[in-house]
Amino acid sequence: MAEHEVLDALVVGAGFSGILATYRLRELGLHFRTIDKAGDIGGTWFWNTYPGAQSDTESHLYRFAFDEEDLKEYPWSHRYLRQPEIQAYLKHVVERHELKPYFQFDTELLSAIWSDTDRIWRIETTRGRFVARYLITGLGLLTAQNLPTIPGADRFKGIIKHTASWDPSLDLRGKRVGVIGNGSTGTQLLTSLAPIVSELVSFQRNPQYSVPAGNKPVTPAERQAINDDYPRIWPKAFQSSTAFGFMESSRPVMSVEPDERERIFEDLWEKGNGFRFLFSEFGDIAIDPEANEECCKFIRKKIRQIVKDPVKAAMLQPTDPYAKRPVCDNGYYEIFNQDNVKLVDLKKAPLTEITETGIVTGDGRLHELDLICYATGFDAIDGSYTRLDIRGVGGQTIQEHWDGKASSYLGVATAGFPNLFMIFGPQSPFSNNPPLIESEVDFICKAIMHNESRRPTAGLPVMSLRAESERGWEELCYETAKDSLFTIHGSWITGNNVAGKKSGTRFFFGGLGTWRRLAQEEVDAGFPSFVSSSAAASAPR
Ligand code: NA7
Repeated sequence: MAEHEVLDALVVGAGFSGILATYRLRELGLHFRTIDKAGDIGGTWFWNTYPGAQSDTESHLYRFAFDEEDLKEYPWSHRYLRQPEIQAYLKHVVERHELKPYFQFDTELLSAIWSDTDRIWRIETTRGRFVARYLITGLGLLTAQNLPTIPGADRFKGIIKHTASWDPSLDLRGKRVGVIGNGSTGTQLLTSLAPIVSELVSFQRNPQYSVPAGNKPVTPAERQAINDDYPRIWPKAFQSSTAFGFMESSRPVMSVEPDERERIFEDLWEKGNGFRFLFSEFGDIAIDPEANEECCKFIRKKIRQIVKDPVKAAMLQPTDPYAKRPVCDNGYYEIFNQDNVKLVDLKKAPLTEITETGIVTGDGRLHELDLICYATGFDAIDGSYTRLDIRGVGGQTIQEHWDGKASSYLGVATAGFPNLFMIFGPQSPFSNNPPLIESEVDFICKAIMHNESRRPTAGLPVMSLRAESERGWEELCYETAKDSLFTIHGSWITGNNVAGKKSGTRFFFGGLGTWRRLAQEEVDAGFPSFVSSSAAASAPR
């Protein structure tokens, strides 16, 4: 058997999660390494280099809160960050804190198998084997690509790309481009390509509600005001539900007179940002169908006002509830006023086949293309885990344990997988990612410190989540999600976007603030949701 490296911990992922875990584990004094399949820092922001890739969180909240000095000094120019800026920021954090030596790139996790005998993880990667007492996964939420199966794709003489494996050197000026999918990714891509390609075809299965992002330059005075306000901004974000920089409203839509309602929606549209639109002024858009429909009517009206061609405008107006992860755009509906932008309704004319020269739809039309983009999303959340070979106690695979219904405790641990800590695992809060990641990494490090504190008497300590704790969290997740229109109508958030995937409660909808309170109670009580045991002091070997 080939040599393996012995570690206290292996961290998987070099995005926000893995970088923060690396920073914190160094503080704990553990011997560890952080691996990533990618060739560099970035995680999601390493892979998603398609034109228009942008965060929908305002720049000042799409970063680590822990480094106060850096928060005030690191530059950004606009209300939102584009992919290159986010990747540059993450590289900067790694450099600033001298974390680079801990990373090993081009290293894909192949399997992680818990040894019942030695009570350690035996890990195989594309670049070597490890044994580690702790396995800490920052695999990302949206990693495993959801690829459509269209007959004939291998015949296509042009280029086919999923947005998450984009080639940034592609020059698309003057090309004929087809985009399948119009979620957050598809709308960003379409909006960016419309001005530069000769022909753009949006293959749309279901139309999207989209709200302007409201992107604009940030003036020095605005930046100074944010810097001065940071001592209030972060506590508010950590206490709120979604951590997007506002406290969520509880006001019902129908409690407000129609004229006033219209004025509020208009203000929200002007201000920009889909999360603000959904949660900041009204508290029931995501749970009450009548409230939701009021909001939908407003957005449909906007679409009709923006899109001049009535046929296109009709195709772009959704009729189902506004209950997906909100899309934020930089002029998405507007692009359909351009002559070079076509819209194909896949409900009427489904994708039939790909030929050497393009895509054929159900109406017999051949759409001739140079590039086909799959903006078809991801096997999200648990999909990042179930494509891997992870086996816990008794050799049980994570697929067997979850049986299609991914669950966890607090989003960070799952029963039968001792000393495995997931960052942003299934049933984590539905929230802006960086503050959530900071919260979860903080909890995980406290759990590890608690475990390590038993070391003098317990040899090599092991923490295993109690099955009943996982069931309890699952029930709470179900309770917080059962009235949500997000759950009822489904998307990648529930797993409905992937053929054959079971629909389930894959987020905790109780809010980040509540999550933090419950996590703190667990810490204060000495981690009662876990069973502590120990391995022989000689392991790992
Ligand atoms: P999404 O939000 O899952 O959107 C995927 C899009 O692709 C959506 O419009 C789908 O249509 C469409 N799709 C998926 N499969 C097919 C097939 N087979 N044929 C035609 N159309 C298809 O993924 P995104 O990447 O846009 O966004 C994911 C998250 O990443 C986003 O929420 C942000 O958090 C970042 P449908 O609506 O299902 O009819």
